[in-house]
Amino acid sequence: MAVQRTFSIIKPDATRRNLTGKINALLEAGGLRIVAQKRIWMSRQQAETFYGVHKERPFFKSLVDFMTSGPVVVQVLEGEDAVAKNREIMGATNPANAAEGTIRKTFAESIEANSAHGSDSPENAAIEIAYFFSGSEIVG
Ligand code: IDP
Ligand code: MG
Repeated sequence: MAVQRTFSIIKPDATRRNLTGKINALLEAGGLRIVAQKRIWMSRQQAETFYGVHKERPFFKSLVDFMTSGPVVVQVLEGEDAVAKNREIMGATNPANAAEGTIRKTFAESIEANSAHGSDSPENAAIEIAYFFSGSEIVG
């Protein structure tokens, strides 16, 4: 498997509790390099577009409310098999089902406020990276 890039978000529940460094340490310990990173406050429209695939789900409005409730840290992560590797480091969506030592098991407050986002495929990673970063902001 070649070197790949994926898109990551440290979510508002985690920035509120000052966990950016602790989450970054888990990403780096897992072998991923943070090749771009910025702290932003997502607009409602940005969050709705980003999570557009979930717009028919019952939790969509609550998810958008949550993702716009405070600052987030958007990131590009690089490494061998980065998409799958980041999903492994994050753990399952519901922290109750996440493996020991994962970001979500360690830090998540709930299935919604679950501390981190990670792209689910290389194709979506490319779309999500381009949505938040220009090429010159990514330094590998
Ligand atoms: P993922 O983040 O593990 O890829 P998705 O199914 O893509 O999970 O869901 C996107 C985000 O929506 C989750 O990370 C979580 O914040 C929220 N979410 C997912 N399922 C639920 C739910 O059943 N209730 C509330 N929020 C949910
Ligand atoms: Mg997802």
